[in-house]
Amino acid sequence: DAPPGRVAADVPVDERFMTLALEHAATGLGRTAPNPPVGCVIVQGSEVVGRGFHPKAGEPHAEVFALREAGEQARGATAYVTLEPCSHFGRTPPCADALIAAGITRVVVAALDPNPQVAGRGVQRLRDAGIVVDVGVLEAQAVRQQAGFRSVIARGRPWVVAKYAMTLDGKVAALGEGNGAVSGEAARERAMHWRNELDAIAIGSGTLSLDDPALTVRGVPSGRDPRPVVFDRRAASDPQARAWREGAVLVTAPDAQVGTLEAAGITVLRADTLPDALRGLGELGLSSVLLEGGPTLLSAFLEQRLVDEVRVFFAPKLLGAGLSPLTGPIRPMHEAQTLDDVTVEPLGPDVLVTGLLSDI
Ligand code: AOF
Ligand code: ZN
Repeated sequence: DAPPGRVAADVPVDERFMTLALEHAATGLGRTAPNPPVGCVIVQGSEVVGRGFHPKAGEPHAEVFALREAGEQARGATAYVTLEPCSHFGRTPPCADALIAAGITRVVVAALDPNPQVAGRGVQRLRDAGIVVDVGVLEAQAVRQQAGFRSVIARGRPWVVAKYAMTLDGKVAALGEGNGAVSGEAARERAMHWRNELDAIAIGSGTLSLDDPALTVRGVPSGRDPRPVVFDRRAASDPQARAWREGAVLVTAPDAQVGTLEAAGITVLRADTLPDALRGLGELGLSSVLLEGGPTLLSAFLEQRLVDEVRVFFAPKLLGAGLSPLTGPIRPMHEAQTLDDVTVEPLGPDVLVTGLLSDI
């Protein structure tokens, strides 16, 4: 990844600065929910004089930090913002007003804010004040970066990313004893970045008892751990498992006997169905979920069309007998769920394939 401040010289000017704004916004990924990650860059002439990102709900918005850095140099400058500047009093005052007061004369916006309290009013307010506003620069990237926020607003549930690593013969684990890692170091490092960038990490009770995964972020500078979410209908999981750390969520049946786990300060979410469970996670302020296994949970999500994005590592290994990533029913090829916007990337000896199952 190019560090903030470095972009290719041949991209048109607006895209170049919006790329920077998106990079700043990315610093907030995994930290801003239920708010979106947003970045802002202020440009005077061709010089960047201010930059900012939204660090956390309740703290100032991206524009405020960028305006603070720019100071007097904001007068007559252009602001690049990855989301339409807000027009409402929420936890913080309207950014549109702050941009107007600072003397900004042009605002370039990547994507409009779907929040019904804003939804075009931010742009209108800026235009009413005589500011030139251009909307839609790198919109697709911005929308993708804000997928969690947009998903909760549009569907009342978090954006769900399914992740696994499998051998070339389609096995995610060996059977019986001796279960080492499937993928290599570079793949694991990438997966750690995803954990850092998504709000929650979900597993099923089977994975909890088989692997007792830590579900933490290792080796990412300034990384923070996602909230663990364990799907366990019967609430029968080992209360000593590593997933039950501060902030953990138990998703269980309405009539399950929770006992010890509840006493341990874990958030208990009672839901009859997976869509209800996801709505509940959204209400807890979680905008995105990384689904890390195992086959039973992943299959249930897929069957109910609740997976929005898939990220799979293929490791150049052949295992023979082993565990499949999915346990779904046998069906004809024309019923396969097919990914859109597919990317393929070599990572050390492994290959990462990603794609979307939902529109954003
Ligand atoms: C912006 N810039 O950096 C962000 C925006 O409660 P508040 O005041 O934090 O407002 C939250 C809403 O503001 C959020 O739902 C979204 O509509 C917008 N987020 N807007 O101009 C920012 N994070
Ligand atoms: Zn704002």
